[in-house]
Amino acid sequence: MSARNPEYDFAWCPGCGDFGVRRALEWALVDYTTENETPHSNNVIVAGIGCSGNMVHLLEGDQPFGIHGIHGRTLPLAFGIKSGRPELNTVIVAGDGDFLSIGAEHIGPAAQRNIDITCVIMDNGVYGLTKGQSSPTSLFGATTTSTPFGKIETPLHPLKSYMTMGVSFVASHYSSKPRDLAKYIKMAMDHKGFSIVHVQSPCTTYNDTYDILKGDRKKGIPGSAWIIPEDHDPSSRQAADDLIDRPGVPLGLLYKEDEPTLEDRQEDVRQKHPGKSVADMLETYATGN
Ligand SMILES: Cc1ncc(C[n+]2csc(CCOP(=O)(O)OP(=O)(O)O)c2C)c(N)n1
Ligand code: SF4
Ligand SMILES: [Mg+2]
Repeated sequence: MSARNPEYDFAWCPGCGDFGVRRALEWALVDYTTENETPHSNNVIVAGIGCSGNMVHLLEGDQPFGIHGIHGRTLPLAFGIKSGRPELNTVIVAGDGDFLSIGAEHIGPAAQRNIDITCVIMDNGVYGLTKGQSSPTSLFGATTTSTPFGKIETPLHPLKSYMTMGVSFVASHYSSKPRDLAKYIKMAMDHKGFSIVHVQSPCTTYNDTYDILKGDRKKGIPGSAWIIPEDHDPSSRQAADDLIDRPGVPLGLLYKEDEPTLEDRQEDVRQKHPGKSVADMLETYATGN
């Protein structure tokens, strides 16, 4: 439910981190369209299935196009959209379950092709929509509805995985600072290539990590989120890896590499191997008599 879409029968729980991500995405879309002087309809939101994916129905303000597809397949859908309409600003919104569990196999190929799309991933360490099962990022030992005696798998480290797979833009943030988050989402939209903004977005119902992220002095909790130092060089893979190895949640741009996008590579092949004209093709069928 939203002011623009009051009939959509879904509402995030009070305090859900996805509210902050929504606000940040709305700001980033406005900045992007204003700066590029493009209509809002030049933006396409491709949503996964999950509380996070419901974002596509809940955005306020001028509306982008949106598609709410099937669980785990945001990347193939976005790839299709971008291949057919390369001029569209194509943005995925998905959860840790959708993107990193069932959808994980698509990340590597998208990175190797350097498809020019942006992914905003809302990581709450749980499957929220289906009532609190463990996800790839749930902590070892976490008690969830699917792991009543504690999770026995080692958690995935999304940022390390993105770097290993060759994603050309990797930022990390959390939902509690939407103004800052909007800046990185906009940067990711501007990046020519495959970009991921990985957002810690707490689930107040099944995995409330606000205290852990932000800290609570009264409870003696230090807070695990830390701002990436200003002198960090995001063009250095080694520097990004070093930051990712530090404990806690980095806030900011970790890595950005400018390399040819899939479209550039395809154009290069077209230039080197121009297709035959219709007349040439017909000529090959001529019998010569
Ligand atoms: C193919 C398929 N498998 C499983 C489901 C059930 N399902 C719907 S949402 C979801 C997980 C959602 O978790 P996440 O992507 O982290 O989103 P969140 O709700 O936490 O934002 C699952 C397993 C489905 N809809 N389709
Ligand atoms: S279940 Fe969790 S992720 Fe889903 S809306 Fe509620 S707080 Fe948000
Ligand atoms: Mg989730």
